[in-house]
Amino acid sequence: MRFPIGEVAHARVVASVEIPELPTAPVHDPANHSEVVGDFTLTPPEVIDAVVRSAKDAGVAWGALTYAERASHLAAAATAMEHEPAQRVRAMTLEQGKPLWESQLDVVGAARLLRYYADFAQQLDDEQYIEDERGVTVIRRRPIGPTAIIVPWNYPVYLCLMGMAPALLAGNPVIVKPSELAPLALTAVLRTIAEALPAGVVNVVPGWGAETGAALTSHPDVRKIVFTGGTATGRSVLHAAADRITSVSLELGGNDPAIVLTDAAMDEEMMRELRQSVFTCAGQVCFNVKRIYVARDRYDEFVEAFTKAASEIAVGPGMHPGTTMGPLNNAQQLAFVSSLVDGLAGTDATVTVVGTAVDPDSWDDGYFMLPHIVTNVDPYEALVTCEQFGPVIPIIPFDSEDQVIAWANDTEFGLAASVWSRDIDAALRVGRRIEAGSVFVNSHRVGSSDMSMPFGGMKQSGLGRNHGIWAIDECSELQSLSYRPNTSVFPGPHILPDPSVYLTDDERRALTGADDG
Ligand code: TXE
Repeated sequence: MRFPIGEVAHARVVASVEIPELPTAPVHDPANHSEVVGDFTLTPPEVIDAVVRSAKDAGVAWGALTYAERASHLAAAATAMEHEPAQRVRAMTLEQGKPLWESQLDVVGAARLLRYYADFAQQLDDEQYIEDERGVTVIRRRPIGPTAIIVPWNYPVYLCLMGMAPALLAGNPVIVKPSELAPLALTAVLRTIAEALPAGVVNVVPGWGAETGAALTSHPDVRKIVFTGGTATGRSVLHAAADRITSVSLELGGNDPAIVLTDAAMDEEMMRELRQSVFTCAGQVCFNVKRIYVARDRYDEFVEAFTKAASEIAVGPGMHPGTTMGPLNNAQQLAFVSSLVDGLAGTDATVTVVGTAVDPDSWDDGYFMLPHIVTNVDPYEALVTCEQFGPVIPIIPFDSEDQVIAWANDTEFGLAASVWSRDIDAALRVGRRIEAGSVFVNSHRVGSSDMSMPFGGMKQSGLGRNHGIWAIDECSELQSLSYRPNTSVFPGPHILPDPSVYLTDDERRALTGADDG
């Protein structure tokens, strides 16, 4: 299905420099991979260079504004973004695969995020002061400089704005590299934002990650990289940043455990919530639940109730009104998740395939997969220990809190986790012992981490924190500017301080062996 409006179907460079005619590559519909739904420009290194330099120039005036002044620009951009989002929501579903309601969550949630940061400026002081008998020190956040925002394909608009909105409020110009797998809706949204802000402050350079992304991360004028994506790519971004000591924030993958304690509600509401936690975006969210551990005495009951809830899922094209879960986004992801299921053959694991196919005749053309529930699986099977990023969920019984906490923490990931219980003491006791940046009790879904809460991963799930003031600090440099009314506030001669100011005579003699005589 092609777009009726050409603008949304093209991800072109957005910048205030003159752009030559550039080659393009197609974007395919994951529900029908022979269908081209748009295209994106392949931005070459020389254009990236020109865009970054122009962003740097635009950043001088942008960075000199107060928080309140920048906030009023962001508020105007949020208003522009909220206007008629339907085309972008459609674009998102056609390129990403997820159902329309989920694309709406992505696009509309991102506008709320921009509005949140526009309002957040009221909580920020442009300067703080420390005063003592020696004088005054002014503490100020300075912009860090041109900021590269590298975006994945699962929640492109929200994840971009999560890094970009605080970067802008902090006074930085941004250069966004959308994913080649979902660049259309994001570029359309960013064009709207760019037009609402001073020229050159928001820029977009579409292209392949390994080329365009790498040209951006190694550019000498890029002072900050905000990367969201896989751990392997995050590692190469860190390597690129090391050459120039560029500041990096990483939001990488996760293998989030859900721990269901013996007194969990296990009612329909909880099952609906957990179903959402597992199968949102066909399992392709960094902090989806990726493994479920259940107290052994409630295991059978849980498996039955969860299987029933998952059976209600209808898998099909995101544009179909009956679809509740779309296809996977790309062939590689489908092949990887399928290989994990194939790897269970010959083990004791039981794989139960549930849900229904919407329009099954079209399945051969898309990256569709029904929900898979895996029981009786070894706790160290690959499906359990890696980030599957798909609609296949292992459910494992546990016998004690110590055992389940050990399993939950025995991973290089540490993004989020959840505990399901009606006993708040037990839930908090377990939650406090889990090595994850966010722990939720009785929820674990997109939206569980509010914009006012710090969000980010421990261990190989990332570096730095998003949301609230923490994200502002990630893209600011703290500067202290000390004013002394006169030099006499420092004790002793200026060049060679009198040692007696710092040491007693005995101490000095002990250190130097000097004899006062
Ligand atoms: O993402 P990549 P991939 C996880 C998930 C998935 C795995 C790989 O497990 O299976 O990552 O996904 C750009 N320099 N997540 O390979 O490669 C690329 O163009 C600079 C978790 O599709 O990490 C895209 O814009 N940039 C995740 C972005 O990096 C480079 C969401 C992310 O792509 C680059 C998605 C390079 N050398 C996948 N190479 C989450 N945290 O939500 C690629 N890119």
